[in-house]
Amino acid sequence: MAHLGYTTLSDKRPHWESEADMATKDLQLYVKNNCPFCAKVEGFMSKNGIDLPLHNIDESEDDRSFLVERGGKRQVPCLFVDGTALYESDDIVDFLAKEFHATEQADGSASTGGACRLDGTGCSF
Ligand SMILES: N[C@@H](CCC(=O)N[C@@H](CS)C(=O)NCC(=O)O)C(=O)O
Repeated sequence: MAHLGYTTLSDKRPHWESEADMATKDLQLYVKNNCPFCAKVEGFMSKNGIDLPLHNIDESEDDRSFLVERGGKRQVPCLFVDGTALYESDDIVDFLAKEFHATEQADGSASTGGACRLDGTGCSF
C-alpha cells in the first residue's frame, strides 16, 4: 500500500487517493500552542474529519528548525505539501477543502490577514 503521508483515522479520503499521479502526496501540518490561526485550521480539519500529522514547534526543536530551514520563515500554521511550504491559514484551509472535498466552513475568529507574534506580544486580526 502506498504511503500517503497522513493518518487515515477519519472517513474522509482525499479525492486524489485513487489517482495514481497524486497518490503519494505528503501532508504535514506545523502548528504551535495558543495560535488562533492554527486553531482555525485544526478546527476546520476537525469539523471535516481530516486527520493529518501535526508538528508542534513549541514541543520540538527539530520541528522548529525544520520549519525555518525548509519553509523559510518561522510562521505557523504551515502545511508542507510534498515538502513545499504553504503558509497562511486561509490558503491552507482552501487547499484542504479542495483536496478533501470538505464542505464544513472554518470558524472565522482568526480571519484573513491577521497576525500573531511568536514572542507572545499579541495578535491582531
Ligand atoms: N496571516 C497568517 C498569520 C499567522 C500568524 O500570525 N501566526 C503566528 C502565530 S499565531 C506566527 O507564526 N507569528 C510569527 C512570529 O511571531 O514570528 C495566517 O493566517 O496564517
